[in-house]
Amino acid sequence: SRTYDVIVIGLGGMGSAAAHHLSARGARVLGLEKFGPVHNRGSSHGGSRITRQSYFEDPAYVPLLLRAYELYEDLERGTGREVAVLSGGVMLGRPDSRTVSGSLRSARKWDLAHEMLDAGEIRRRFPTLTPRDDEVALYEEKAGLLRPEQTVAAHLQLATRQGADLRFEEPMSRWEPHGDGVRVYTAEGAYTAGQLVICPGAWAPRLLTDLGVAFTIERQVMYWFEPTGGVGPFLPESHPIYIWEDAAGVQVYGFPAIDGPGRGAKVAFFRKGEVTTPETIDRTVHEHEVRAMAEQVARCVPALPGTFLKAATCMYSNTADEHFVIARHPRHPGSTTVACGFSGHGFKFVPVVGEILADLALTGTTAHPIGLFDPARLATAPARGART
Ligand code: PYC
Repeated sequence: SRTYDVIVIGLGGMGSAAAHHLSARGARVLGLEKFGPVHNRGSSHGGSRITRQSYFEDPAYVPLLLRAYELYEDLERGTGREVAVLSGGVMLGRPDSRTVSGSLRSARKWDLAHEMLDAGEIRRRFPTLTPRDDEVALYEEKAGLLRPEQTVAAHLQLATRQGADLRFEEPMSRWEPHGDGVRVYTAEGAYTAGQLVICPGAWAPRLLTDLGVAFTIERQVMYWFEPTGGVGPFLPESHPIYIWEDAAGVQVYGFPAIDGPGRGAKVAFFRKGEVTTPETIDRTVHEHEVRAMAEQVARCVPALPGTFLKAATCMYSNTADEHFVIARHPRHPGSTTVACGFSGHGFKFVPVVGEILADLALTGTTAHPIGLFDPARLATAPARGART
């Protein structure tokens, strides 16, 4: 069998970043991916993903975000690709909503630049947005979006340039401990390595059966609409990304029109999907779903649902508490590292997760604060069900 220092399973967002950071440090890397490069079957596609720093989910994410932002710039410099579009962003809802109060908590704790806008100021600054009088926003200039396909392509490009052996359309069939390391089998043969890094995305329930963590795979739909009157007011020079929580706790998120006239602007529900699996996911987007999206967004961005253009599906991999799992595998701590359960909010962390995985695989530890992502906290919890 062929021998490497590290084998990376899955070359989507997290795995491609791991392959880059490992090979940049001189490791002999094999990457195995079930699909082709930059595919649309998992969770790293759809043209845009939000990035932001005043993180409503938990202030513990902020140091990782600050590092991720530095790495977006490295990635752009190293490849000439546009990875990040920092259009600014608003976290919008009632002052006591999780979206607003959690964002403010992180901004204050880490002294992040932000402005609080009342409803009148939101309407004045961003005329496409029509908040109710009791809604406010935390505005963050550094928020914006990542282009997921460009991000994955950039990491693959750098990894290849650094000598990584990246193999596509070659799924792992199984792996086993082998001496102090691992042996991995595919239809093409067997490979051995000292270390294994598993980035399974929505395939976590199948690939990580002995991790002791339950995952719920959730079907998500992304929608593109051409606004009434065209994309002019939606261009990223003047239009922010937004996460908007209504009084019932339903969150909608959306983007500026990054692809120009006729290509629309993207909007989606944050969660609110059905439980699925990668094998059985319904990739058809139904008329009633488009109608529900258009009705919800008509209340807050009334010009957006002009003409429906297209929709696409992807998957969230949810843990019980919606925090990530990034750790040495508790059953194979000497040889195996896992990154999974990104719960619908992971993509913005892709480059820093790659750096952490390289730390863990090559040194057994990391200076990054990853205590929140220890799988031991989830050992007995059932996975969080999708809300409907
Ligand atoms: O991580 O910011 C995010 C996000 C918003 C909607 C889905 N993910």
